[in-house]
Amino acid sequence: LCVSRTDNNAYTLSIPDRGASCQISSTIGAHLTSWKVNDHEMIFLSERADLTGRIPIRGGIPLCFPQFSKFGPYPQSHGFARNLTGAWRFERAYNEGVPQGFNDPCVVLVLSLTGPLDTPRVSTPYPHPFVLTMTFRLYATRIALSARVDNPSPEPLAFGFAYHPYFRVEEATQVGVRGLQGVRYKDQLVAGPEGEATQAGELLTVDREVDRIYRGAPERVVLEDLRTHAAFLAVERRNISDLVVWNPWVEKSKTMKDFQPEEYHKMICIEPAQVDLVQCAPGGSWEGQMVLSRL
Ligand code: TA6
Repeated sequence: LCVSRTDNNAYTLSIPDRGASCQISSTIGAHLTSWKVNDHEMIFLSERADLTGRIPIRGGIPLCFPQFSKFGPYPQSHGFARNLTGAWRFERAYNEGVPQGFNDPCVVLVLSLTGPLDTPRVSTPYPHPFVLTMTFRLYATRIALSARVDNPSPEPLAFGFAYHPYFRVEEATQVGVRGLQGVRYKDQLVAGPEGEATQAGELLTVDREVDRIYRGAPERVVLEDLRTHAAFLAVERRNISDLVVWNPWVEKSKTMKDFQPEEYHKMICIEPAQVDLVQCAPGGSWEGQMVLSRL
């Protein structure tokens, strides 16, 4: 079990004898860029991803804080946390479980971000004190991410938060998300009340641009291979109310300079999102978890 700092500005967590590993950028946004189970890469990273920190990394698991999309004080934005280079601090890294001989060893990495951040770092001022602590736990076949926000100030703190994972698939039209049947969603591609709908089918599949916010979805959904009907990935969340599913498809893909036009075939985003702002009391805290499991 180990945590190492690599020369490409990343922390690598690994459980070598289980072929499990993950990489988290040590300079940009506490951004996870790789998660392998039995040496199989689970996470999509665009061939054109910009890893300089100039713009968010296209792929991996962007952390959206202090808001998701347009649901907050900023214009359409996923917040500044994923854009920040050099502001995230290493807190600690350690092994868990091995000494007791558990059969489920775990490697832990903790990073933190403290605000308020001076304006040059963020395009729109967010003058509120906060501490965002990210805990990454790598197990043999799953990874657990926990975000804790502390409000050290005498004022209430309002924020949104989302994990925005890009999952790597062989062919996006051959997978489906199971677990959303009967759930209300907002179709982000349809303005106004027409965009409100309810998921009819058991499986949400991709054959056009999909950009939907499922409100109050079940805490666990799975990604299933339509050819074999076998689920191969579970996405679980705790204390995060919504789930977003996104695939840019043909036209939107062409507008993203850090994305190859054909790459929409190779990815699907399933995002635990606390879209409505958390109101964190003075001295209070909030914690939202995502657990990804290879099935
Ligand atoms: O995943 C949902 C979404 O809000 C989409 O509308 C799309 O904008 C996507 O996030 C990517 O956003 P980004 O700012 O990372 O390009």
